[in-house]
Amino acid sequence: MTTVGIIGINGMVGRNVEAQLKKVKLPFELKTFGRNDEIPALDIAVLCTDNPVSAALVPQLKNRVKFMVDMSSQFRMTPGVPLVIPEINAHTITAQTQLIASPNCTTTGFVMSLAPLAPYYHITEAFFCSYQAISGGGKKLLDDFHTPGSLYEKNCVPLIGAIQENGHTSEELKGLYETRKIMGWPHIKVYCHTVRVGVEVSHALGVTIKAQENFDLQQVKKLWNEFPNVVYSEQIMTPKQAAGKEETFICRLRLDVEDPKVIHYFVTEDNLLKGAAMNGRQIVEYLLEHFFK
Ligand code: 2RA
Repeated sequence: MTTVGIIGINGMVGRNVEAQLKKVKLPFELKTFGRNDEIPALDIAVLCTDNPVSAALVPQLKNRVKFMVDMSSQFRMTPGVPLVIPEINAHTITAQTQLIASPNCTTTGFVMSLAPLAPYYHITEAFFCSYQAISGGGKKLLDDFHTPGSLYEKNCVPLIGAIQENGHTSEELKGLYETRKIMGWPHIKVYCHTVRVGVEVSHALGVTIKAQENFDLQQVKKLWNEFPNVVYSEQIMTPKQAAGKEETFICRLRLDVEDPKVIHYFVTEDNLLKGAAMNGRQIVEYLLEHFFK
């Protein structure tokens, strides 16, 4: 029987991944481990650990685990490590792949809106401003949010991750570099501004994209609705409505006032599901389906 282990079962991501893996219909045996437990040989290990722990574990597990799925950001930009959203680029996983990274939750919502358009539009530039949920910052930030006088109470805070030497935050740079890697578009320009808002679950983004072609709004909506786990809604969709759902929701599509090669829209997705645990589950499902049948 194929064995799948979750490492880091006591954290928020670990518990959410466990709940997701219990929904998988394919046969496998699920094992769970704390981050300091001794890990036996496994077919698939899902690392629900922070960057330093993942950095230490991956080299240790290489000879004992066939496929490792890392939920942290430690290896996302490492050359040769596929950064996978199964609906978009599962084909980047091969039988020789040892480590697969699951992307940033905000980048995920963004690229889920770009990928359906790729067959018809050559997107050259994109801008987003994010409205990110507190749960994206983990249990520590949720506890802070629930403490009276929290900075996040009835507020929006334009700082997620650490400010880098160039003035951008690590979260904003993930929006640029992870998008290029997932989409396989090394030259796309992505301008990001990331903001934390006092919402517990579901990230949202206001997006503007520019293509080489004129946009046809009806075709764009059709492409979104035909893509797995993407829904275009004529009604307003808010983070509250996206919470607990598997789909990435898009609304408010409109053509730019002056440039028909530019569109604007709003995206929201459950950051704990498609932005994390559900994407991890989908990668495991892909591995079970393609390499263990
Ligand atoms: C956040 N995107 O929301 C991050 C989570 N990894 O803080």
